[in-house]
Amino acid sequence: MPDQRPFLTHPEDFSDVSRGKPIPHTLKGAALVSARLTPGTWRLEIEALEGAKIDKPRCLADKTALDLPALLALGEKHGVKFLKAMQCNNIALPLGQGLWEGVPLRVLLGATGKMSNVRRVYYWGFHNNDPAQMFRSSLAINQVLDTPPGELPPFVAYRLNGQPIPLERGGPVRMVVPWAHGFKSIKWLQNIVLTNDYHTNDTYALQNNDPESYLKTAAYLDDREATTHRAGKPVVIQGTAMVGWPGLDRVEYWLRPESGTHGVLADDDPAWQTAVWLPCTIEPPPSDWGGGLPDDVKPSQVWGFGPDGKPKEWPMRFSVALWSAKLEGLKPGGYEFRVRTVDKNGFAQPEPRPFGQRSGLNGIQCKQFLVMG
Ligand SMILES: Nc1nc2c(c(=O)[nH]1)N[C@H]1C(S)=C(S)[C@@H](COP(=O)(O)O)O[C@H]1N2
Ligand SMILES: [Mo]
Repeated sequence: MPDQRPFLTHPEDFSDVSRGKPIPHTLKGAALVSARLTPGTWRLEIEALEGAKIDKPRCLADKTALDLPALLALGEKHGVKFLKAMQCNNIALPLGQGLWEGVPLRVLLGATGKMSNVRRVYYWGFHNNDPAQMFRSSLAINQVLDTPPGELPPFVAYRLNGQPIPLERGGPVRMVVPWAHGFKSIKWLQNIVLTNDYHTNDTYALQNNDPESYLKTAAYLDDREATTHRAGKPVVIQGTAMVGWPGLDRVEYWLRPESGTHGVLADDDPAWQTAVWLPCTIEPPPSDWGGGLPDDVKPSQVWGFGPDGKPKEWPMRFSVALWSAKLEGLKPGGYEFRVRTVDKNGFAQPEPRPFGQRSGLNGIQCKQFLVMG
């Protein structure tokens, strides 16, 4: 049996990707209060600049900035719940998977009256205007206001796994952009600016990343270290698959004798053409979601689940799928194990966006192991 793996990551166990000097989540006491990063001091400003207009901006100066009770009250009525694996486009393995709750950004903008001449939404979190601290992101206005049926819009989140979002994960309030790599999901959110400017202002774009990169479907190994096994006993290899916007049809593996190149195989190596890919097993949905979701959350309230409490598709988009492969009857010797996803459009990893890092790492991973006689 593969090891039991938790469906949700404990907020403290996420891998952290945070800029800043000091990093906002290291602030304490008075510094935290003056940064407005406590539940009582947190405020969100919503303004229009560069030719865009809104009737009722929400500003600190005239005390109209949104506070946490007002956000939570909007959540009572318009709240959404969403399972998302946070993933950085520059780090293969997803950082952690959470149940995020919040209010669609569209709803917050609705509370600022009539808007005109808006083309983009810029937003950022706490920073002190020191360039080393700055981390900004943006969305086209249509991505905020229109949502394809069955999809979720970007939302302003205040809860993770049923609890207030801890400071380490960007609390009290964080943006969550369902389809996007992590850099769109701004932590310590405090400023939203509607603009007529059509350019992205994403800090990540300045660092040579695709500023619109959305989550890719790709499989990852839990452990890439070489291991040793005894002949006669099955070898179980497991890992996760990120389910990006194109969905996940299946996960498959290719096992071959070790070729003496330490698991390195050039993209144009002819061996890829004759590779035999066999199916991996994908773990089914937890039968009762006990231990999966927080106590007071019913699956039917979560995006992607039907009224019957069952996921509409499995594995779910924007979550990770857990896969395993049980290899039996292996003769003594060295082996190379590779794994890939095939998405719902029939593209096998690393297609259809094989160029990696700048738009999301998704290279095919290899694990080597030895079977001893
Ligand atoms: N304010 C702010 N938000 C941020 C970042 C940051 O440095 N500052 N990093 C982003 C990036 S690049 C990623 S991948 C995710 C990481 O989220 P996590 O630290 O909760 O895992 O947060 C995003 N939001
Ligand atoms: Mo990132």
